[in-house]
Amino acid sequence: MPGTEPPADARSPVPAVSDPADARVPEAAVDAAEPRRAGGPLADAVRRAAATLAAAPEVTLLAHVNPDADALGSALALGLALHRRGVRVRVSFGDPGDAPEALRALDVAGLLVPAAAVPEAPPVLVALDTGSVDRLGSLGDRVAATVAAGGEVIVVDHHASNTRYGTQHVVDEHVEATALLALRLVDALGVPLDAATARCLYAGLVTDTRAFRHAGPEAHRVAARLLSAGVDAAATVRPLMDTHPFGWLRMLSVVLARAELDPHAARGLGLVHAVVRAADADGLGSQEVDSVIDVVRSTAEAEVAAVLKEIGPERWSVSLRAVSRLDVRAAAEALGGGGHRLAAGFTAEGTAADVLAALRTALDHAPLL
Ligand SMILES: [Mn+2]
Repeated sequence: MPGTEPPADARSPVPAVSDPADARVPEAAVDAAEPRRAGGPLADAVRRAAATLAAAPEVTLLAHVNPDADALGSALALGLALHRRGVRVRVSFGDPGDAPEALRALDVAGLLVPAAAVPEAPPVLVALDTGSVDRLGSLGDRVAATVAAGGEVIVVDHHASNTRYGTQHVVDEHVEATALLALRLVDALGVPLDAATARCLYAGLVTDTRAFRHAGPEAHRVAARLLSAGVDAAATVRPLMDTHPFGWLRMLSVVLARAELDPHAARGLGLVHAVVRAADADGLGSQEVDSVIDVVRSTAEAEVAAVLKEIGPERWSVSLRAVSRLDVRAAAEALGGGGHRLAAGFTAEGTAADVLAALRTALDHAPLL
């Protein structure tokens, strides 16, 4: 039955299960206002953070565990800008040991270092796309150590759930990607935007907006600027969003063959669900498994899509997506998870049938939008 694990899809601590595909905020763009460029708290925070970074001889930038393109791209972009100013830069993340292959190409200056190479208390620490200390994994302890040593911890993030754990916060939940905030800092540092930096930012922007489906006008203006700086969109996007090992096809065929449509579920709006057993995903990365929901959710007859991913014996990470009419966050929260109205998740224990039964009940009590 559903447990009380932290939500796999919420922008909140997820130490055990990370679901980068679910960590995106499709709603953010819908509500995104024009940028508050002239003034306001965010502009002040950007100026102050840029001043701190400009004065630092050494800066350590951290992405969240299982870094996605927004986290690592933002860290590498800001890192490149600082590197070009002569700052000693290191970029890292707590887990796993190696960056995803698709992201390694972004590190053109060799800024990535293993987590073990991050000092105990770096004088200036920047955490990017990371809503809470827990999401830094094994590097989370650097935050308290840096603060205790009198250093600065600059949090750059767009998670609504950000816990403000730093000494400075460049946080705006209304921007579609942390990359947009990283660009604000690059600009404030006065570093001209080169193609390599722009590519890192584009990687974050294109993935967090699901290829601009959820991008507002300012995100599109930034994209145009990044392209003008020399980004090759097709070459940047293909390894990030359109490339899977051959085994992914076999896994999809097995999983999709078992998918079921229940037109009466989800308050009569329809539920489509699929189950990815550990054996189905043998030899594949989490990125491959996380992509299943994007296929399943395209079912015309269902408002809600659910994918159960087996993460242990009778343990499941469940991703939920709604088209527009049902608040799946409410259902996820009822099952111990969380997320956003149209993209949420939870972890649960029991048989797949148990979990689906509990999910059906929760969806029947979820509010209409
Ligand atoms: Mn992000």
